[in-house]
Amino acid sequence: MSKLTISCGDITRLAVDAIVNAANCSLLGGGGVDGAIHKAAGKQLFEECLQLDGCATGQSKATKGYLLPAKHVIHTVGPIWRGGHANEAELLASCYRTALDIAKELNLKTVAFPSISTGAYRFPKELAAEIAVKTILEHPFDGEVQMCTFSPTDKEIYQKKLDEARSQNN
Ligand code: AR6
Repeated sequence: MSKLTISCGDITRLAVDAIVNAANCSLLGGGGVDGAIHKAAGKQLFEECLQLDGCATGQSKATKGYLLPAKHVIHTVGPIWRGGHANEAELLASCYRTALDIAKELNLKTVAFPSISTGAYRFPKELAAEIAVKTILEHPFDGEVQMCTFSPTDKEIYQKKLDEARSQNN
């Protein structure tokens, strides 16, 4: 239960084995954290993404990190929030699960996630945090996972969900 920590800051600055990107199905970049990652990684990231043929919602694909301090980028496509009756919760859990499946396959030890789907895709933050924490803690990946939030308020939300999960398991 100690593998997950919550931090706050710019995920593109983290020197971890992989950062996760909150991408869209094209995998060809966009705004938010996706834009920041492509900008920091450089043109070669876009060129590798062009070869990937997109990605379905809830699935993940890995590339190199290029100019980033992170060695790899695991691109995952979160669900757009449509009110909660379009399988959004399961699809969001699948993002965390499939990204960690890849991290395990690649034998990585340190992975950082942004708060997938909670920006442009409008997923409610409390529910997103609950799903992220639960899915990460349940996953057999045995390295260190960091939730890299982008605001102190988001950090508090994720920390509260992590504390609740830990107290339920004690
Ligand atoms: N480091 C960490 N977190 C960040 C950073 C950063 N540098 N920048 C933003 N965030 P979003 P989504 C946070 O919109 O909701 C893109 O256009 C942000 O505050 O980036 O999954 C893609 O191409 C928020 O909490 O991703 C897709 O089209 C979180 O990252 C679409 O947006 C996610 O916000 C995906 O939407």
